[in-house]
Amino acid sequence: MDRTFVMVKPDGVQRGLVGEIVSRFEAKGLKLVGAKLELLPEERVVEQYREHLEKPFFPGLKAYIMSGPCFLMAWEGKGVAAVVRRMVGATNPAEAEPGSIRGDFALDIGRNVIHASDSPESAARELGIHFAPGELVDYSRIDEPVLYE
Ligand code: IDP
Ligand code: MG
Repeated sequence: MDRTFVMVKPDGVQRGLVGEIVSRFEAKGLKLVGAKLELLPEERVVEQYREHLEKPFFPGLKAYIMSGPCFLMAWEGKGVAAVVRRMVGATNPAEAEPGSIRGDFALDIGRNVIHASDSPESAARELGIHFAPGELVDYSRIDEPVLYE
C-alpha cells in the first residue's frame, strides 16, 4: 500500500493543531503507520528541502523548521500522497481552499503549518530521511474491509 510523509511544522505544534490534523487524516480513512515529535537536526532539514537550497527564502525556512519541535508522521492508503496534498492545500495559505488544512488554519506562506510529500517518489525519499524502517508499523485498521471496494 502507498505511504507518504507528513509533518506538522513548529507553528502547528505551538498552536495546538496536531490533534486536529491527525483527526482529519484518520477520518479520511488513512492509516497512521509512524509518528514522532522531534527537534530536527540541520542535516535532515537541508536534505528534506534540498530542492530549495538556493532559494532566497531558504535561510528563513531552515530557521523556522528548527525553531521548535515538529510532529512527523507516515500515513498509508490508496493514492495517499496525492490525497494528502489536496487535504493540505496550496503552499500559500492565502490561496489555499477553505476546507484544506492551510486554507483553514494559516495566513502566511512562511508559516503554513504543515509539510506533505509532493509525489510518491518524494514520499519514499522523505520517509527514508526521517524514519528508520523499524519505526514504521505494519498493521490492519478494523475498518479497512469497508473503506475499500
Ligand atoms: P510545499 O510545502 O507546498 O511543497 P514548496 O514550494 O516545496 O511548498 O516550499 C517548501 C516550503 O518552503 C513551503 O511549505 C514554505 O514553508 C516555504 N516557502 C516556500 N515559498 C516561500 C516563500 O516565498 N517565502 C517563505 N517561505 C516559503
Ligand atoms: Mg514541496
